[in-house]
Amino acid sequence: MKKKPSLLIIGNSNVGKSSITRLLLPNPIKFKGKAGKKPGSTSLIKPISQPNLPYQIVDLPGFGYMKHSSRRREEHIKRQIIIHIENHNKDYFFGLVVLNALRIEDEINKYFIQNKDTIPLSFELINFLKEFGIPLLIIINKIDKVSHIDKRRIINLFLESAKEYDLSFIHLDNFKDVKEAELPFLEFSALKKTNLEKLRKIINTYQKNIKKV
Ligand SMILES: Nc1nc2c(ncn2[C@@H]2O[C@H](COP(=O)(O)OP(=O)(O)O)[C@@H](O)[C@H]2O)c(=O)[nH]1
Ligand SMILES: [Mg+2]
Repeated sequence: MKKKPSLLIIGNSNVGKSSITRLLLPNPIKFKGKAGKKPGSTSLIKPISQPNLPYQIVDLPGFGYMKHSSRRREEHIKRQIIIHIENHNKDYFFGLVVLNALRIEDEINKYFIQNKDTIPLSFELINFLKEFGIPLLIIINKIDKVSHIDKRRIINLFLESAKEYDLSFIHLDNFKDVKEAELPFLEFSALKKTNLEKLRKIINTYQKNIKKV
């Protein structure tokens, strides 16, 4: 049997990767999530596949630091992710980089505004994935938790800071062509299902394109 193409869902712990996965599955009841599994163990990379889903989903941790793990462990996980993408980037027809809207300002303040020698790990991750030519969508999740005015401020800060790292983003609504230099982003809420139809649509578009190649 031919292996299904893979959808990458990548982001730090707790950003909403499992919640988004559940929204995409034809049979979410069967999916228990990966809660409790230790990142860095051999079960780190385990594709989720269902009969009525034309692709499989691979959920990976981001480059970020987690509350309860040591720096050494973090570095180990980061290395594993790098090796996985280096070896398997061809399997992926599309990647969702999931960010937590509530964490963006902190990360940019700490690693960009206050310290010009560091790089916010989200930008580092996006640039890393971009190098391999995996088409990407940046999902700014948990948007239900921020007010309209905060949302605008957070997204503006994100877009402006990204320029310093040679990244430019465009709202998915204005995104027309894969060959554009900009990467599309979408504000999202897995809880409220905000923009879920837009997400489904773009995944389907990429998944169909791969078939023609
Ligand atoms: N308010 C809100 N909570 C969310 C959203 N997405 C996920 N969560 C919650 O955030 C927590 C972590 O979500 P999960 O999907 O397990 O994140 P993961 O660690 O990236 O897989 C859970 O309690 C979810 O219910 C969202 O869009 N809005
Ligand atoms: Mg999870």
